[in-house]
Amino acid sequence: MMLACFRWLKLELALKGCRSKDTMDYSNLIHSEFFFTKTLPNKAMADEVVLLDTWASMFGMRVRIALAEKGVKYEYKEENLRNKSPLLLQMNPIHKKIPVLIHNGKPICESAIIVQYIDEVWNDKAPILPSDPYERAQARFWVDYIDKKSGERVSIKGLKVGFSRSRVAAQSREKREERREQRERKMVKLLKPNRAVIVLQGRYAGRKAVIVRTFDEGTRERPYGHCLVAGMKKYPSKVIKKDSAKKTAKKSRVKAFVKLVNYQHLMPTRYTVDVDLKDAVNPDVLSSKDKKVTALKETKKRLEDRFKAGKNRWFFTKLRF
Ligand SMILES: N[C@@H](CCC(=O)N[C@@H](CS)C(=O)NCC(=O)O)C(=O)O
Repeated sequence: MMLACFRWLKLELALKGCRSKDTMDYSNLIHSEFFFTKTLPNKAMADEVVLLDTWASMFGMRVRIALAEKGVKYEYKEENLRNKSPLLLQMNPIHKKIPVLIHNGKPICESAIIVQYIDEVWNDKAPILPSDPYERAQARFWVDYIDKKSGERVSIKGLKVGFSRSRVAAQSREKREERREQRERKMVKLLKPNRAVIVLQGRYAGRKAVIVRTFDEGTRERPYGHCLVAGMKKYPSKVIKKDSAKKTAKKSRVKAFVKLVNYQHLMPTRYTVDVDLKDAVNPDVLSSKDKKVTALKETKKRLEDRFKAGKNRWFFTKLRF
C-alpha cells in the first residue's frame, strides 16, 4: 500500500514538474520527526502549523511532502482513527477525516486543498503546481484522478483491497460493536433484580430462575455482562384442597440452584418474583461448598414460603417445551 502511495505521489510530483522524481527519499517521510528536526527555518517560522494525520495515510503523506518541499516546520499530531480526538472532530466536523492542517488556529481540510493552500501561503519557494495554466490543469487532473481511484477501490463490487480494506474492516467492526452495545443496553434494561428469567445454556437450561444481582459491566474474572440467579432445580407439585398437611408440605418442597450466568444465556420474561434473596445469596457463596449449601437452604426456604403463599404461580410451574 505504501509503495502504491509513493508511486502516486511521485507521479503527482513528476506531473507538476517541479523536481526530478528521484531527488528525494520519500521513505523518510514515514518518520515525521525527521521533518520536525531537519526542516530548514523558513519565513513562516512564526506561524503555528499543526498537522492532524496518521502515519500510514497516503493523503497525509501528500501534505507531509508538500510541507517538506516548502521547508515548513510543523507540529505533527498522530490521530487514532478508531478513537478520533476532539480536536479532529472540531477541526473537520464535516468529514471527520485526516489530514487536517491547522494554520494559526484555522483548519484546512482535504489533502488536495491543503496542498494548494500550502503552495499559495508559502509561495516563495519550491512551487508545487506548475506556473503554466495548462500544465497546472493537467496536474490537477491527476490529483483528481488519484482521489477518485482511491475511492473506487472501496466500491469495486465489495472487493476490499489495499488501503481500503483496513478502512472497510474497521468500519464494519465499529458497526458490529455498536450493534452489540445497543443489544446489550436493551438487555440490561430487562435484566434486573427480581426479574424472572429462563436459563438457556448449561445443565439448568430450560429452568426458571430469578435474578438476584446483575453485573452489567462484568467483573475481572468474568469480563462480560452477567448476573447471579437463583433458580428452581426441582419444582413444587400442584397442591389440591384435599391434600393433608403432610402431603401439602411434601408437594411444596423445592430444590434451588444458585449460579452466575452470562446475559447471553438468559431469556428475560415479563414476570417478576418478589422474593428478596440479596442478603442470603451473593457471588461469594459460590466460593466454598459450605457457604453454597447455606445459601441454597435459605433460597429453598424463601421460595417455598413464596409458593405456599400462593404467589407467582407461573414461576413455580415447569416450563413446557
Ligand atoms: N479526500 C480526503 C480523504 C482523507 C481520508 O480518507 N482520510 C482517511 C485516512 S487516510 C480518514 O481519515 N479516515 C477516517 C474515517 O473515514 O473515518 C483527503 O484527500 O484528505
